[in-house]
Amino acid sequence: MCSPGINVPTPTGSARFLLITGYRDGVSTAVADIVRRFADHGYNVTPEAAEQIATAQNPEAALKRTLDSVPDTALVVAPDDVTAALQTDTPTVSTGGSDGNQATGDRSGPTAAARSVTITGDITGSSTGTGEYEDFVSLFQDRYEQLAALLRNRINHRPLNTVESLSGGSDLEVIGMVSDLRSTRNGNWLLELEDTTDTIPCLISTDREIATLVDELLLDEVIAVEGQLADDGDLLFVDAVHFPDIPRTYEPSTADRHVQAALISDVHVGSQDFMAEAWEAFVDWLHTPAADAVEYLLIAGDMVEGVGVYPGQDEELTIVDIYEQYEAFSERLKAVPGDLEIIMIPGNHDAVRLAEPQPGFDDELRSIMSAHDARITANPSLVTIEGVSVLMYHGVSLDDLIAEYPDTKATYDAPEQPMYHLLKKRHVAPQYGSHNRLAPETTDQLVIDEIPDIFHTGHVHKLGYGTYHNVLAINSGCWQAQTEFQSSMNIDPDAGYAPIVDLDTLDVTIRKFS
Ligand code: D5M
Ligand code: FE
Ligand code: ZN
Repeated sequence: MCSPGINVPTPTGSARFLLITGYRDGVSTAVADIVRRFADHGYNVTPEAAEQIATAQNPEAALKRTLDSVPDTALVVAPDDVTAALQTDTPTVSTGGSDGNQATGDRSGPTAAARSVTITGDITGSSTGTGEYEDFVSLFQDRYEQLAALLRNRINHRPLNTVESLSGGSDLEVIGMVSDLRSTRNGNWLLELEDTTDTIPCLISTDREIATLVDELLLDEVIAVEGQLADDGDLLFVDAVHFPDIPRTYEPSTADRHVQAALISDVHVGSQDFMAEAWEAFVDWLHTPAADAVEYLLIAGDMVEGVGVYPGQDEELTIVDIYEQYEAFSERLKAVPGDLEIIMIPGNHDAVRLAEPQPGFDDELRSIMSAHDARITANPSLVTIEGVSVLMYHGVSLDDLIAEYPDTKATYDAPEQPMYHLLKKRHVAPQYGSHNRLAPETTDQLVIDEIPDIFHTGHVHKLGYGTYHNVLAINSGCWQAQTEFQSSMNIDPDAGYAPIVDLDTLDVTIRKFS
């Protein structure tokens, strides 16, 4: 129906894959994850055998099959055990009719076997932080290093502990993390930047055009500034501010055949406001020839309503047990055609830790949701489908941006706007504190180190999309009608919509099912 008409050249390319990479990890993280998963079941595994599973077409299925076939008495799982387990000829993605236990598949589109699917790892199971103060120091140092690296090709950074050797009036370029921002008595802005060596106060005069950027600055984000040192050398007068950003000339990749992905989020099964009829209409549509090209379903968190998420939430639940909520959600997934690849990440209502990055669901929840063989990965994750990379992030930090920014720069009615700012800052959760909780990992996995072709979020229950420097940003609405809380806050959710993206053109069609 509506389409922003983004036309990008179709790249020539070799075979396309579905590829999931949690941030900054590849096969080695996947191997570590597999070693841990075997240990959970009482087995040791050789690194070779773990790698064999990590690089299998469907590592999750390969792991399951190996675990099922190794004898209980085995102490070490070796490559031969994996080979033997994988030789048994079981399909990894269910196709064909419904037998009550399998996902349904009655469409005429290509079968799952026509698609090449690879997962190279996600952060699930490789959380490193111990929660000590030092972990936060290490997390923020890593954030600085990663984002400063993106700014260094534009800025000639001088380490802050060398600034005092400069004479007053010198030109200066620095890269720093925003550690303080306040207005002065004269109505100007005093910004404090910090690098790994020292801090520097920077003055942004309100009569300069760059003062309009002050609204956009968040504590803990990394920026660069250019300016002149004051005569006494202890203040930087700012002339220009730079963000890590995405180059304007970025050219997204596209699929080399006509194939579509449905991007949704916030299903909230278990809530009295879950819109069962709209969901059923969506799933029915997926079974029709009109949806033949829809081969991927991406779900950006909040599968279920959860329990104890907000005070008083229990009064609005139809299913009070968290496991039963996932069972009911799994039933909903089963109705989705079996030849669709489903990829999902958790949100703040899901039963994983709240602090980001959130690992994918644990084994118990995975087994409850196993009927459709969905791929489960961390929040956030970079998922590559048909050569198109999709950054999936649930979106809790959007609440923070909308709260901090003036309405001209971010509102709930246009959720793509704060998404653009996250892309510009190259970080999915720049500000530590408020709504967002950060896990004290030793590296910052929330940095947007690789530019995605599509940025997919949810959480705010509003539909919105557009492009920022050619990256398609989509916030995907929800499947939950207005809750009492939302009604009290005058939040009017966009419920029952499915944005469908043509992966070969990145055009968007919005389908309404409510
Ligand atoms: O979030 C849905 C949206 O509504 C998101 O913008 C947060 C906001 N929300 C919903 N309920 C509350 C309460 N009780 N307090 C604060 N903010 C709220 P979701 O993650 O689906 O709840
Ligand atoms: Fe939600
Ligand atoms: Zn949410």
